Amino acid sequence: MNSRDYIDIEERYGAHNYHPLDVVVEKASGVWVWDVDGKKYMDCLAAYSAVNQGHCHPRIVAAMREQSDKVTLTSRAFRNPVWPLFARQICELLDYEMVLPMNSGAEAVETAIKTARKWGYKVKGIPKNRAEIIVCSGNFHGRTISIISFSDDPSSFENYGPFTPGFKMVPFGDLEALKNAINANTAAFLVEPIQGEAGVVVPPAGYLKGAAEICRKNRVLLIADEIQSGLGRTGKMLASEHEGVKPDMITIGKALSGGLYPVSAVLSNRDVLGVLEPGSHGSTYGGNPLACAVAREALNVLVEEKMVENAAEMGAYFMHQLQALDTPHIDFVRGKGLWIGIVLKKDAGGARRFCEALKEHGLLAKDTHETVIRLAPPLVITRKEIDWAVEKIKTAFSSF
Ligand code: IF1
Repeated sequence: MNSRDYIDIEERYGAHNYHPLDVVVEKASGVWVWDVDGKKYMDCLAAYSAVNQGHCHPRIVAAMREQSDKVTLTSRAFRNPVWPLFARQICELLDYEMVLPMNSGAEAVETAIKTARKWGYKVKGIPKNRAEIIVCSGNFHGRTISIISFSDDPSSFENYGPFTPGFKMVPFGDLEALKNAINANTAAFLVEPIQGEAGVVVPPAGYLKGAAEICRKNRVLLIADEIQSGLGRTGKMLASEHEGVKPDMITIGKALSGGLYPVSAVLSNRDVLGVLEPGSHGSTYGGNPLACAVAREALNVLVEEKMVENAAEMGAYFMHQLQALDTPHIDFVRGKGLWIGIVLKKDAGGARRFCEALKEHGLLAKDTHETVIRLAPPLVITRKEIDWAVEKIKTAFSSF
C-alpha cells in the first residue's frame, strides 16, 4: 500500500479531530523520518516537543525493551523498583522535593489544579469550593473539560460546555492585571513560561520573575506548565530558568519519555504535594515501571549527550539564519532555543500552505494560528542539518 491507501483508510475509519499533512511516517531516526513511499523528511515539529532526544533514540528504545521483559504495570496498589529511582532522579535533576507521576500532559495539569485547590483549602485556608486559579489569555494546557474551561480559543472550547468554574483570565505578559486579579481566594497562577500553541510567544523580559514576586507576596502558588517548554527545548532544562525563577510547582510531559511512551509528572515541594493523602488522587498507569524506565533513560540521554546545551547553541544559529532570510513573506521570527515561530505577514496567504510547500521540499513543520510556522526540531540537530533546513525554507518560500 502507498500513502494514499493509508490516508483513505484513516479518513474513513478515524475521527476527523485533526487535519494532518498527507505524510504517512513509517520510520524515524534522529531528526529524520521516512514515509511509506520511502521519501525522507526532516521533522521540525518533534511531535510538539515530545521527541527532543531524536526519534527512536537507541538508548531509550533499549531501556524500554529491557523493562518490557521484566514487568510493565502493577498499578500503584503494589510497589516496583523503578518508580522510586525515577522519583529520586527527577526530583534531584529539577530540584524539587516531591513528584506525582501521570501519563498525559493534560492529566499532569489536572493534577496540578487539584493539588493547588487542595493546598488552598488545607494550607492557605480558602473557604471550601471558593478557590480561584488565574490563567493567561492565549493559553494551551490540554483538552480536558476543566482545562478547556479556561481556554480563550473557540476551537478548544466551542460546544463543550457547561464549563468548570473557578478560573480567572488575565492578559499574558501583563503583571498589573495579574496583581489586580489576585484576591484572598486565589490559590494559584498557572502559566506557560513561553506560550507554544499561541505561536511560540515569549513574554516581555522580567514577566515570569515579576509574576513569581507577585505570587510570593500574595501567597499564591506559581505553577509553570513546562510540558512543551521544558526538558531542553528553550536551551535551558526548564524555560523558567531563563528568568531565574523556581516555580512552586511545574508540570512536565512530552519529552519526559523521548517520544516512546506517555509519561508526565507534577513536581513541587512537600508543603504542597504533601496535601495529597492515599486514595485522594491516582491513575492506573501513573508511575508504572515501563514508563519510569523509559523516562529515566530519556533524562539520562538529555543530560549526558548535552542536548540542552546543543539546543541553546543550535537555536541561536537557526534563529540567526532565519532572521537573515530575504523573503517578503516573513513579518518576524521569534522564539527561544530550538523553539522558533516564523510569523508570516497577514498577506502571505496563511501558514498552512507554506507548511504544505515545505513538505514538498522534505521539511515537516506545523502551522498555528493561521500565520505562524512553528519550528521545533529534535534537540540533537546539527549545524549542517540546520543549513539544510534553511536552504529548504528559502526554496519553498521563493515558490510563493
Ligand atoms: C493536541 C497544541 C502544542 C501543551 C502544554 C499541556 C499539554 C500540551 C503547554 C497537554 C499539549 C499538544 C497537544 C496536541 C498538540 C500539542 C499542542 F497544538 F495542542 F497546542 F504542543 F502546542 N501543556 N500540546 O503544549 O499535553 O495531554 O497532549 O499530553 O491536542 O493537538 P497532552
